[in-house]
Amino acid sequence: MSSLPRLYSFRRCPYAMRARLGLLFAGLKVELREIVLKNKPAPMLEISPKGTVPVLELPDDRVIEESREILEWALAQNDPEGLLDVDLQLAAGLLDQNDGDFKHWLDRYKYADRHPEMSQQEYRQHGEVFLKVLEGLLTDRPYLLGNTISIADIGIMPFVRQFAHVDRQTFYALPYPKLQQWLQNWLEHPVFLQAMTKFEPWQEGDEVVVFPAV
Ligand SMILES: N[C@@H](CCC(=O)N[C@@H](CS)C(=O)NCC(=O)O)C(=O)O
Repeated sequence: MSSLPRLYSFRRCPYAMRARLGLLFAGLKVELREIVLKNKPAPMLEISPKGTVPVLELPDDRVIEESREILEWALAQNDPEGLLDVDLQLAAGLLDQNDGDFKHWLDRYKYADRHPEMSQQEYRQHGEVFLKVLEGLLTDRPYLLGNTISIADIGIMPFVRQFAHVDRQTFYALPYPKLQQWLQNWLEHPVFLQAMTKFEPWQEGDEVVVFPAV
């Protein structure tokens, strides 16, 4: 393989967004292979049979197949903006809540028709428990853990975005003004916009696509 790490990614996946944000904030370049979830490429399944994105394949053949580990690996290589200069236990606790309960309720809120046990509104209200935690943190600071961006912000932002985009009108009418502003700032942030660059799905024989391109 080329000397760059290789990232299997899916543009709209919040876990993959988190990994791409981590790579960008670390200033690293990777070979990017955009995938289609319904047709995962064989080389990806060979190195990571569990079949989820993101997957990062390192030049020494190590494979990192959890988004949080990719994020941590990237920032451990290089962290010019100090995303790890926070209470890492606090950050881990927030990421656990995000990936645990919040993701659980987010999926049900998003696909309420597939989960008729509760109404969509009830699912949303369960998800809001975490939104309230985030709103509380943002009361006196612009980012979740302080005055600068941390690993918690980039690890959580893609999921709050997904929650908001289930029904933007409802989200922006909820009583979480700090969180709404935080999300809005992220949606306009140049690094987030770069993380959302569109790529054609990778096929065997394609030329190497380097991310970010510049
Ligand atoms: N715990 C994993 C979860 C990754 C995950 O579930 N990704 C979804 C896409 S957002 C996936 O690949 N699902 C497999 C599928 O839909 O076939 C991580 O943090 O990387």
